[in-house]
Parts: sequence; structure tokens; C-alpha cells
Amino acid sequence: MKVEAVELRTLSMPLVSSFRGALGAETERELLVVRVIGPESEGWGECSALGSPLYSPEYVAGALAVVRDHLVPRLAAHAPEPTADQVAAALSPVKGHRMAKAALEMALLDAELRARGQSLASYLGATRASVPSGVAVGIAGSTAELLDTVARYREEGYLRVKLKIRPGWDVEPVRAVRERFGDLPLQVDANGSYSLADAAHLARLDAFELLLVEQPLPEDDLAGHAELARRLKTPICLDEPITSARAAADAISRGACRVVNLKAGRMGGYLEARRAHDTCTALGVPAWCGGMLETGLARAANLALAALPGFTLPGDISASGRYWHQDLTEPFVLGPDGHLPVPAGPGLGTAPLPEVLAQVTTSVTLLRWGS
Ligand code: NPG
Repeated sequence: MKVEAVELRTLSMPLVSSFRGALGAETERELLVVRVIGPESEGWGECSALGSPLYSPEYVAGALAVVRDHLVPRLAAHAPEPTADQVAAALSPVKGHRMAKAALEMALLDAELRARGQSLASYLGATRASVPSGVAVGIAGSTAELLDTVARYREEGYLRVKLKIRPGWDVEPVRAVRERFGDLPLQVDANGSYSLADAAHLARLDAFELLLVEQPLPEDDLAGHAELARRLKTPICLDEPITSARAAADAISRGACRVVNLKAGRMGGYLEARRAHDTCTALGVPAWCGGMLETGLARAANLALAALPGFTLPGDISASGRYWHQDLTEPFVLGPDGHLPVPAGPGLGTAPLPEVLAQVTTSVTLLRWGS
């Protein structure tokens, strides 16, 4: 498509409640959004990097710098009229920075699909009009507080709950939730905070009929996960190390996981996420769509992705109200059946509300295409 300019905005959005996990306590979500502007169409991309490099090496200021100084100039030189499916190859000489690359690809995809009137869901191959919604619960101050939070989310209609765990906050809180909510589809996420020496302790979680335990060990320990898998009944799911379709195939073939969390940002974009989905489907491995405290922009794209047939478990895609008093887009609202609607309009099917965007913007950088 013809591109005239790329606008980069950093935003700061207050979260409804602080999100405490192995990643620290976030109360404000800093983020970067990318807007591709052309004569016929424009599109929006959201970078999932956090304000600080606590989940991945990427973070907002770094992502802004790499998009501005490397990704946009390189893409403009390589493909003066780029299409979204050229982005990954054109930017492959730049190592890493997958979340930044994903944001640029997402913006081009949105612009392209808008121009031809096709929804992202239909482009990706979605087979559902709505997807079941799960919710992630951070480390609570006490078990009583955790039970209250889970009860509230149950009442709101969420269909499965993911509890963050870490050493010192695991078996007892999980037991308390399971005792109180006997039939609740439940899973846990450790963000890599255990070691193989904790295997016997982690095996105590087998008593609670969890759907899965996510990322118990550090991300570079596939062999450890394969060993742990032999000692647990609960399926292991990987998150952080799944950086591509190939990484997913590798982790599965080594026996390091039986379930995969797919996050487009972590994999360099929605096109690679779709390939990873296809890989999981071919290998008979259930996938689900992860979340990174996104605004309505990436939530829209995640809903499109999660509507593919291989996403057989509810993802971390909650309603806007779980995160924001005021979302960047029209809010996503949970239906009475605990599902969220997959946007059907062209491209992402949504866009930032101008007055909200203006309110939460902390910086604007305008780059002319090809200069
Ligand atoms: O619902 O968006 C959500 C949050 C789900 O727990 C969640 N995400 O480790 O997967 C994770 C965690 C996360 C949050 C990761 C923020 C990175 C940033």
C-alpha cells in the first residue's frame, strides 16, 4: 500500500487495579501505538512491550527507538509500497524486537484490510463469531482477597480463571480457590519463577484438577520443562519461549509442553501467530491466546486470532472493564454467555477514540515515509 507517514505515540493509561504477578506491580500501563498513514487508508498497531523490561527485554522507550531508527527506515527502503506480509522478511536482519515488529506489521495489516473491506478475523481464517473469555488474577494480598476477586469475576461471567503463582504463593491459595469453586476451569501461571528442584512441590498442584500450569521454569529451560512434565500430571503450557512457529514445534517435540500460549507480540506479529496456530493444530496441541494488558486495539486483533479453530481453550482476553475505566476504543463487553464478540468490521474493526487518545498520549513522533 502507499504510505505517507508513520505516527508513533507513547501512551500512559491507568489500570483499574494494579496487576501483581511475577512481573511486579503495574498501576499505569505505558505503551506504544503505531499508526500507518496512507492516501487511501490508515491503520493502527499496538506494541505489547511494557514500560519496563520485566516480562521481556523489550520496553516502550526501546520499542519506540527501534521502530523509529531501524524498522521504519529499513522497511521503507526495502518495500516503498509495503504489504503486511513483507514486513517479517524485510525486517529479519534486525535481531529480536519482535513486539516492535509486530506493532508495525499490525498497523499495515489493519490499513490494508480496511482498504479492501475485509475483517482481520476473516483474513486470518477465523471460524467463530465470539470467543469464550478468561481472566487472569494477579498475586493477592491475602487468600480472602483472592477469593473475593475470583468470586467477582465468576459473577461477571468469566468462564475460566488463571491465577498467578510464585514461590510462597501457590499450593494454599490454589487449594482455597478450588475448595470454594469446585467446578471452575482453573489454571496457574508462574512466569518462570520456579526451578526443577521445586518439582515435588509443584506436583502438589496435581490435586486441584488444573487445566495447565504455565511457564513454571525460566524461559531458556526447555530440558527442565521436559523433565518436569514427566513428574507432573497437570499439563505444562509454555509462554515466554514460544517466539515463533518453529519454537512452538521444537518445544512440543521435546516434550516440554502439551499446551501452548500464543501471543502475537511475542512472536513478531499476527501472521507468525497464525503459523504457530497451524503448527499446534497439525501436532494436535491445544492453543490459547495470551494477553498483555492490551487496549481495545490489540484486544480486537487478539479476538480475531482466538477465533481460529485451534484455539480450543479460553484465553486471557477479558472485557475492557477488567483493565480500564476508559478503554482506548469502544469497550469490549462480556456477553451473558461469558463470550466476547469477534469484531466483524474491516481491519481491526475498531480504532482509537480521538478524545481518549489525546488524553492518554505522552509523546508523538511523526516519521515521513522514505525520508
Ligand atoms: O488479561 O491481558 C491480560 C493479562 C494476562 O496474566 C496475563 N498476562 O504473563 O501472560 C502473562 C501476563 C502478562 C501481563 C505478561 C502483562 C506481560 C505483560
